Formats: sequence, C-alpha cells, structure tokens
Amino acid sequence: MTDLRALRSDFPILDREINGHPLIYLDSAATTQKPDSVLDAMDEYYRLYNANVHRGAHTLATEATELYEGSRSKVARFIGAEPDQLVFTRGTTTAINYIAYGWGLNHLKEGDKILVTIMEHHANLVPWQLISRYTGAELVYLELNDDLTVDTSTLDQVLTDDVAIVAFSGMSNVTGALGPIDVLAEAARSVGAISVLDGAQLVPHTPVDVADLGVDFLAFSAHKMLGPTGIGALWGKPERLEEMEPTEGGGEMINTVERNESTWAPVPHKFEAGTPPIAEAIGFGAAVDYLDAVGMDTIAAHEREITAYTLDRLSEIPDLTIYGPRDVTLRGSAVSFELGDVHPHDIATILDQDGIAVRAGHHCARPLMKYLKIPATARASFYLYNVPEEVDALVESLYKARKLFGLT
Ligand code: 7TS
Repeated sequence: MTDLRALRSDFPILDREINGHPLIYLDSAATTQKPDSVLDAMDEYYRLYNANVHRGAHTLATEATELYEGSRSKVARFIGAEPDQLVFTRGTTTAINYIAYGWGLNHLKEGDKILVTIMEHHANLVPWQLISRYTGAELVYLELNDDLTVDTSTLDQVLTDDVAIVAFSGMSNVTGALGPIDVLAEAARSVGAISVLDGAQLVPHTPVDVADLGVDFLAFSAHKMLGPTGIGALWGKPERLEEMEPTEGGGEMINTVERNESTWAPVPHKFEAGTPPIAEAIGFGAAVDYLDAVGMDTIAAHEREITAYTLDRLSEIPDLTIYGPRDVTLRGSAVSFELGDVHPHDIATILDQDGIAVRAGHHCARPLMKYLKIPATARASFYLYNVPEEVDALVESLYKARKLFGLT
C-alpha cells in the first residue's frame, strides 16, 4: 500500500486523544485536518504581513497583496487554470450560489430546465431551487443505477433543448460514487447548456485539469483539501465569467462609482466585494503547495487502496450494508454504511467512545436519502493521512457495536 504515514507528524491534531484513545479521524469528507505548513502560513501573515490588500501603497499592504494574489496563482495552477479565471469565494456553496444568481438570474427563463442528479449535496440543489423561483425554470433529475452510480441511460429523455444548465457532482459525499463528468459535460454542450461541476469531493482527491474536464464552471472548498474554512474557489471559462453578474456589490469590485450606477472591476475582482479572507487565501495557497509536494497521483493511489481495504473489511461484518459502488475505479473514499437497524447516530456515538470520528446523518443529501429509502447513514471518509490500522480499529469497534445492540 502507498505508505504516507510519515506525513502524519505534519498534522498536530493527530496527536490528540479522544476518550482515552488516540484520535482516529475518519471524517475528512466533512473537513480535513490541517498540516503545520498551513497553520504557520496563516499565523505568519498575521504576525508579519498583516494589512489589507489592493489598497495601500505601504510595504505591508504590498506584501499582503502579493501573498494573496500569489495564492490565487497557486490554486489556479493546481487545477490547470489561469489566475484571472479563479475567483475566491467562501467555499463550494458560495461558488454555486454565485453561478446561480450571477449567471442563472440573467440567462434562465420560464420553462428552462436545470438538469441535476439525485446524488447532489444540498449545495448543488437548493441554489437552483431558489433561482427557479425567480426565473420559472424547473429542476429535472437523473437517477441512479443499482451500484448507485448516476444512470445516464435516461439522458435521451431528459436532455431537451430547454435544458440551460447541467449541474452535477464529481463525487458523491455520501456514496463516494464518481460523477459521469465527461458524459454530462458533453450532454450540456450538445444542447447549448452550461455545465457546473461541484468539485468539493473531487478536487481534494484526484488530479484535476480544467482543460480536460470540459465543464464551464468548477466549485471547490479549501477546508476539504488541508486548507482553512471560510475560503474556496470558483473557476469559470473566461467567457462565462464575463457573462456573469456580480452577486455582491461593495468595495474592491468596482471600476467607477457614480451616484446611481457603477461599473465593475475586471474578472476575477468583480466577484470579490469587500475585504477578502486574506489569511485564509494564504492558507489555501499553502495547502495546495503541500498537496503538490506529496503529488495528487500518489494521494489518489493511496485513497484507492485504503478504500478497497475498507470495503473488504466492512464486507466481513454481518448485517452491515454498504451504500455505494464496490468497484474502486467508480468511486472515491467516502464510505457510507448501515449496521442492521442500529441508528447511524448510535454507531457514531459508540465509535467516538473508541476515539473514532465518523459522520452520521443525511449528509446534506436528503433527496438521495429519500431515493435510497433510508433516513441516514454512518460514513467513514479518508484522506492522505489515514492508515490501514485505522480501518482495523473501525472494524473492531463495529463488532463491539454489534454486540452492544444485540446483533448476533
Ligand atoms: N458539495 C459536496 C459534494 C459536498 O460534499 C459539500 C460539503 C459541499 C458541496 C458544500 O461544501 P462547503 O464547503 O461549501 O460546505 N460536504 C460535507 C459533508 O459531506 N459533510 O460535511 C460537509
């Protein structure tokens, strides 16, 4: 197995004990832990370079601006993009809302359709529902195959000329299923629709190059890829970003302001109103430096191996149901499961007693839960710092839970 355990010492939180046990952190799909280099970069900014960006002519302001814009270049390069195609946002959710309000509001009309999949996170559903209210557009859904990958065989029926937006996830945060990116990007192009890729669970886990994706927009969050909370990115094709209106107005995003009207700064600044999250942007830059140094191919290989091992080990446990593809080429490293009729929250509580952090709940994907006819799942999710012994501990703890709940 690709052994990245030497990296664990870069993550100070992994030294913690929880309920008398070493922390076993299996909740990286919710948010990842942060290495020293990210924490230090943010600390250093506040200690040495703290100033607002894009304004003052003084030395600190220039240095802070260089760090902030330097991070934009690093994050852009990480996905094969140019810096002026990369907008800093609060995260994936904000990025998708910017597209919905900034592009959708000006382009959608009554009767238009927004094609999504049933496995979307609420972040890629609710903004479209909101925008439908204003425009009279309507959501249409692709459903799932038996292995819980997206069923594209019904595309012919739903892909009509009035589809204006195709919005889909690169990887489900519940089932781990990878999205059919090529098929849906091509489907969007074929009817003149724009494509929006929710990359929250994709960009952290696999090499991504926007030139290969074929989509119009990509959204992702720093905190799911070793960076801080409060920052993420929206990448868009230059012509799409030009077509998009700013969702927020204020300082920084203008060119001229008169009493009754204003003109906008060039992309990407027209989308970054007000003082941006400067320290967070710098932390985001340090996070992609860290990922680059390890290598995204190495990280992807490691996750595939630990996911395969997890699926194998979980399959041994009687009464345990895994929700998601078994084939590791069709999935990422978020593994959802149920144990008999024990409520997933009870599972998570028992695991926590052994120091194991998993998430239980609907994972902000209620339409998917309804489709699967379950209220919730427990979910173990992995990243570069996880090791197979942690999977063994999870399995041992699940056997304990079986006993405790009288499953024999
Ligand atoms: N899209 C997907 C696929 C996600 O998994 C998440 C967050 C989001 C969008 C929203 O990202 P945010 O950074 O703007 O909040 N997913 C999860 C999760 O699975 N558990 O906690 C947050």
